[in-house]
Parts: sequence; C-alpha cells; structure tokens
Amino acid sequence: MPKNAIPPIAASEITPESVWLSRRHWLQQAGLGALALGSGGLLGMDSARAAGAEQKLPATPNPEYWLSNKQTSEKDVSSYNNFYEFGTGKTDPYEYADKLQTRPWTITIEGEVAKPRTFDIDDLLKLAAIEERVYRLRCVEAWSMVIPWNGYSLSTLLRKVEPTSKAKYVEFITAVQPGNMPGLNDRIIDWPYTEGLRIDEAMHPLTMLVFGVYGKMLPNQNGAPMRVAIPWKYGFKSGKSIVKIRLVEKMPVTSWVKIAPNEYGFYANVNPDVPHPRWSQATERRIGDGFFAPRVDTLAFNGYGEQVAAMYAGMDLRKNY
Ligand SMILES: Nc1nc2c(c(=O)[nH]1)N[C@H]1C(S)=C(S)[C@@H](COP(=O)(O)O)O[C@H]1N2
Ligand SMILES: [Mo]
Repeated sequence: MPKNAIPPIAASEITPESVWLSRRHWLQQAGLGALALGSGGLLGMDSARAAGAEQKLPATPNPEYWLSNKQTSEKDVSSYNNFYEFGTGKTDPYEYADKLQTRPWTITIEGEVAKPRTFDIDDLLKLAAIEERVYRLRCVEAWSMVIPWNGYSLSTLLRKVEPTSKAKYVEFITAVQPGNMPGLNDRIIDWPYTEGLRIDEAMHPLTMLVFGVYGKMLPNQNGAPMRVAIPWKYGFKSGKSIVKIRLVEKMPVTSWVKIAPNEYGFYANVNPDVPHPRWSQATERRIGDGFFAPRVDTLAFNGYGEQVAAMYAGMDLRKNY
C-alpha cells in the first residue's frame, strides 16, 4: 500500500491494487469500453442511459489517494443513487437522469474572489491533469461504496479565482432544469439543492472536483458534468451537477440544514459516535455485498482522520455534527 494511503476496513475486502490495475489494463486492451457502447448491453443498461457514461475520460491513478478495498461495481455506482431532483427512489436517478442537459454547461464562480469568472465545462476538463482517486462514499443513510472518481482537487480551481480574506465559506449551487427533473415537483427541498464547506475544507487536497468515474465521463445520475466528492463527510455534502460556486463570509444555510437542522449539521463529518436522531451511524452496509452480508464498522472521518482531523481541533464534534 502506498504511503499516505487510507488503511482498508477489513482484510477480507481487499483486492490487491496490482490485481485491480491489471484487470483494468486488460479491459482497456480489450477495448471493452467501445464494445459496451456498441452493444449497449454489457452493464445491462439501455444504450441511451449508457451513452454518456461510455465516453472515455483518461485519468492517471494517483497513489496518494488510493484505497485497496474492493471497488463497488460500475453498475451499482450508476444505478443506486441519491439525486432527489430525479426522485427519492434509489433507482429514480438511473431511470430519469438521461433527460438532464449537460451541454452547453457553465460554472460561475463569484462572491469573495478577486477574479470572478464563468468557466465552460470543457475548459475545466482541461484545467489540470485528470487523476483517478479511489474514495469511500458514506451516505448518511448508513450505506457506503468505494468509488474510483476522476478529476482533480477543488483547490486547483479556487486558486484561479483568488479567494479574498473574507472568503470563509464556499457554497455550491446545483442545477435546476424544470421539465427535465421530475423530482422538482416534490417540495422536500427548496430547490436548487445547495451545499457548502468551510474554506479550509474546500482547499483541502482531498476535496475533489469530479468529472468522471471508472475512466469515463460521469453518468448523469452521478452528477454530470461536474460534482464534488468530500470523502470524510456524509454523501449529502457532495453536491451534484454544480452550476455555481459562491465564496462567502457567513456560513451558508445548506439544503439539509434548512430541512432538519436537528438531524443534519453543516459539518456532517462521518462520525460513528454521533448517531442520527433516528438511527445509529456506528456501522454501514457496503453496497454490492448483498443485504445479508455482515455490516462493516464506520470509521471516524470515514477513515480519513489522519488527513483531516486537525482541521477540527478544539471543536466539539457532538455539537458541530
Ligand atoms: N444535486 C444533488 N446532489 C446530491 C444529492 C441530491 O439529491 N441532489 N444527493 C446527495 C447524497 S445524499 C449522496 S449520498 C450523494 C450520492 O452520490 P452518488 O449517487 O453518485 O453515489 O450525492 C449527493 N449529492
Ligand atoms: Mo446520502
């Protein structure tokens, strides 16, 4: 395991990196990506839904951010989702997100920055080298996945716009496409879905701008064309299909905090010792292991404590949940 890599949860779950890499290499050699597009059947998806996902996004593995745990299958990653704009069912995003229009797409960065700017998504894809990083995703609903995301650190983009000294927080505003998003009729969330981070969290190298997964452009249901991944926080912090990033002085009131502040906090750091008021957060179900497989222990900061705990030194994590 490379230096600084996150220790695996259980030895039984390990796929040695070398095995995984060679399998990946073999798939590339065999040109299975192209085959899947042609047949539209390899993953059991119809071609309309698979088409976007089959567009390649070459990425270089970054061993600094690598888990050796068994990866969640591509099928599970793209068919068991939370994306309430398309419905609250786990398969709704897979079912309905093909209507999301991902081009043209711009991302506006504004607020407390010296150089506010609107970027075209295709320019952001070229802004930095695309890396592959294997991250845990731990949903607040006590299930988890291990996902090879493709992208680069959010800090790379934020530095371009030069945050001012007043930039204490970062707010993410996500897309609203009436007509294309059947879930918007549900008023659970006061759309758009928004999320936020403290500036040091946003600038942390682990915080990732994600454009792809499994070496391909993000499927719509995973937040195409660009989402964030913040692996030490519950999944709801990782906003999908971002259209605006606002740097602000005051802590933004994010979607879930607005809905139920007693259940969902701004920080939302994964914490097995702080239960959700309606369920425990001590263990999790690994998607793909089968419903009756033993649950695995949830780790503090989702296993990323060594890298991120210092940012919360002196804070009461029971109050700042
Ligand atoms: N715009 C938007 N982003 C969102 C959500 C959402 O409903 N809308 N759900 C969040 C939740 S609860 C989780 S667990 C992750 C799921 O990401 P995945 O479906 O790619 O695994 O996306 C997050 N980002
Ligand atoms: Mo979630």
